[in-house]
This record gives sequence, structure tokens and C-alpha cells, in this order.
Amino acid sequence: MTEQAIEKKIPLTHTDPDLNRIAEKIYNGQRIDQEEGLLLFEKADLPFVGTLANHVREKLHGNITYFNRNFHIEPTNVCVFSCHFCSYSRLYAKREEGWELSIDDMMNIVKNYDGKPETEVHIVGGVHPKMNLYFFIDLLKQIRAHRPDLHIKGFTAVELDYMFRKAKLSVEEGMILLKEAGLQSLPGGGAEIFDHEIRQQICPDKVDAEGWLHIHETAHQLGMHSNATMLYGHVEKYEHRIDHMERLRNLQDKTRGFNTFIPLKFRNGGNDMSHIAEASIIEDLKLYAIARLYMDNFPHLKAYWPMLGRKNAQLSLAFGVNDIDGTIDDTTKIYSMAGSEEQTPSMSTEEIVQLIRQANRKPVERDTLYGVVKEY
Ligand code: V47
Ligand code: SF4
Repeated sequence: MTEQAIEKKIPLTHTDPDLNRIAEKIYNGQRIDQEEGLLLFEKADLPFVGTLANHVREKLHGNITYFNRNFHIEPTNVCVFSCHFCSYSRLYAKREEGWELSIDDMMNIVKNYDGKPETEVHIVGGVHPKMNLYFFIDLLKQIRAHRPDLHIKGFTAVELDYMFRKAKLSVEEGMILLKEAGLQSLPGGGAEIFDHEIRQQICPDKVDAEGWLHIHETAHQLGMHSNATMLYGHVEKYEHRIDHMERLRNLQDKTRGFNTFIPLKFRNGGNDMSHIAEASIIEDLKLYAIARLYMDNFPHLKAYWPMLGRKNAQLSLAFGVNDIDGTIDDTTKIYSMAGSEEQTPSMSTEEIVQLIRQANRKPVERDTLYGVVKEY
């Protein structure tokens, strides 16, 4: 190959030889390793990682940005665990400060969407000691019977681990029961940061990394899909972010069951970690870009706008992100309670389409598994 051809193929060069080598790998479609991922965090600036991430994003998805129409059910915020970053949960002893929905309450939420175009219900909440596996099996069956076309994405690995242990079932046994009742995929919550030491500092008492990964692997083996999150911008270091992404990338190599990687920015309102400053937008965008480069076997990268804020989510579309979740309703409280600027997160389809178009991207409504519902 002539020098000219190489120059054409590697449009981005850097004076730092290490960064130059990484750029070359990305343009050649090669995987970067942990050391290289770390180098990007430590040495690269935002325009450099942004350009590379945008290249990968456009190679995978062109100009498309996906969104979906969903609604959330948060059955309770009563929780047996005490994650220090959580502003949302209330201990069982203080349950009068929280909420506990009955199956009828939740079915009324579902019925509010009768005849409306939502394609997904996302069920996630605290870990209530009295809401057990059989309670949720009942809920799933009722939703399925009422609205068979609605995709049910529900329960973090934290909720599942607790339900299965309480029911004295293996992960596989429990998951089969939920699947038979109508559960179709798992959201990505509860992953936080996999590193044991960091987990001990921020969420010592819930399922550990191995348990989280085992639950998702089991779901994948049963033919279900799932997402994966990473809570960043608190006490973790760059090496912990890389370790987290590495473990997910390894599982994805094995199962191919993950749809989307969702970095979640730590918000510091009203929790035990309020003294920790939130990450800057530069740091947020750099993380999205590096995630796009590192997670080469994850088809999608999502910016969850209720947490990031809609303007920053719009900006992230130039830094590797190709999905901004859904229209949602104002039914999710996790982020408003943690101080997000989105106090009543709801966006109409028109607003979400406009937000994507303003970033010069093409809005495509998708279903949970990224089937195209409508092109705009
Ligand atoms: O696991 C809690 C996070 C997650 C805070 O799969 C916080 O499509 C920031 O997983 N600051 C639950 N984050 C939400 C979740 C999710 C959201 C949207 C889409 C999907 C999906 C999954 O919320 C928890 C935790 O990591 N969280 N408190 C906080 N103060
Ligand atoms: Fe409970 Fe989830 Fe909050 Fe942790 S993050 S305390 S598991 S609701």
C-alpha cells in the first residue's frame, strides 16, 4: 500500500505515537486492549476520541439515531439494600415515606396506554422484601394477557438475584418461570462498577459482579436479550471503568446477548455521596466516546436523557451515541430524586424527533430489539 493510501485510510493522526497507533487500529477495525483504553482516558483529548467514536458510530449506524416509545413502572422504592449513591430508595422501616404499588395499581398504569403507540414497558424498582417472585409472575401474566404486543423489559439483576434466592431457586429455574410468564428482556441496571473494592464502597450489600454477569449470561442462554449499564463519575478510577467494560465485552463475545451499553452519570442530589462533585460534560462525552471505541461488540450505545439532560444527550450524538432511549412519561423518579435537571422527564415523539434532527441525525423509532417501527 502506498503512503498516500495509508494516509487516506487513517484520516486522524496524532503527535503522540501511542494515540496514533490506537487511531490506526480503530480505522482498521481492530480491537483495542485494556492498556490502550486506559491511555485514551489518560492522554487523549475530547476531539480526538470524539472523531474516532463518530467514525465507528457512522460505520455501524450511518446517521441513524434510535429512540423508542416506552413507559416505566416503578413498583416500589422500598428497598432492602442501601446503595450510597441512591437517592430514591427508602428502607422497609421507613416505607411510609415511599410507595408500594399493588398489581391493580400497576395494571391501571398499563391500561392508561391502551390504544397508544408505546411498544415497551420497562419495570424497575427497589427490592421490596414482600414483593416476591410469584407477585411479579402474576404481574407479568396479567400484562401479557391484557396487551400481548407490549414488550416487557423488566427487573435488574439486583432484583432478580433477591427474588430467586428468596424463592430458593437457581437463576436458571427462576428465569425460566419469569420468561414463561411473559418477561422478554432485562434492563441493564445494578451493574454500577464491577470492581470489588469500589462496590464495597458504594453498594456493599447487593449482588456482586459475578452474580450480575451470571444472571445476564443465563438470560442470554435462554434466548433473552439484555442491556448493561455502568455508573461512573463517583469514586471509581479510569482503570475500574476499563475493567467494567472488559468484563462486559468478554461476556458479549461469549453470548452476543447484549443490545446496548448505557453509561449512567452519577448524580449527587439527596444521597450519601452528595459531597462528590458530578463529572463535567467534557468527561461525560469523553466516556461515551471511549465506550464506543472499547465496546466493539455492543451494537448500540445509549445516552439516557432523563439522567444526562436532553441537551447533553443531543450533544452525545456526535460522540458515539446512536440511541437516546425513549419518549418515556413522567413516571420515572430515579433521576429526578437524584437531582437531574429533568424533574418530570417526558418528551413527546415530536420533541424527540426534533432533538435528533437538530443534531443532523436521522430519527428512527425502534422496538426493544431494534426492529424498525418508523423512519422519520
Ligand atoms: O442501577 C441510581 C442508577 C440504575 C443514581 O436498560 C443512579 O434500558 C446516577 O438501570 N445517579 C437503574 N445513577 C436505571 C437503569 C436503566 C435506566 C434506563 C434504561 C435502562 C435500560 C436501564 O440507576 C441503577 C443505578 O446505576 N442510579 N441512583 C444516581 N444517584
Ligand atoms: Fe435499592 Fe437499587 Fe437504590 Fe440500590 S440502587 S438502594 S438496589 S433501589
